[in-house]
Amino acid sequence: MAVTRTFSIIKPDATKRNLTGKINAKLEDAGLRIVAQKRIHMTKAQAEKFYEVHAARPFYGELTDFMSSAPVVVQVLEGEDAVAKNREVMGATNPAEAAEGTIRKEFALSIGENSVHGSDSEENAAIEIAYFFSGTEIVG
Ligand code: DAT
Ligand code: MG
Repeated sequence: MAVTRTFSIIKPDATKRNLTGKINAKLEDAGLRIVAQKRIHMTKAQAEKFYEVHAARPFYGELTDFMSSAPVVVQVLEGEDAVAKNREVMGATNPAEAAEGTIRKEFALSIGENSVHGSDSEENAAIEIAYFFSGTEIVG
């Protein structure tokens, strides 16, 4: 497997509880390198565009309200098979189903307030990285 990149967000429930460092430690311990990172406060419109794929889902309004409710930390992670590795360390969407030791098992509050986002494919990772970062902000 080659060294690749993925896109990650530390969500409002986690930034509000001061968990950025603990989450970053889990990412780094899993072998992922944080090659870009910034704290932003998404507008509702930005959150809607980012989660456009979920527009028809019943939780879309709640999700985009939540993601624009407080600051988030957006990140580019690099490592061997980064998309899959990050999904593994994140754990299942629903913290009740997340494996021991994963970020969501340890920190998530609910299926909605689940502490982290991670791209689900290399194709989406490239789209999501480009949505938040310019090339010069990523330093591998
Ligand atoms: P993931 O974030 O694990 O990729 P997803 O892409 O299916 O999960 O959904 C995106 C986000 O939407 C998820 O992190 C939290 C929210 N969400 C998903 N299913 C939900 C549900 N049944 N109720 C409330 N929020 C939900
Ligand atoms: Mg997803």
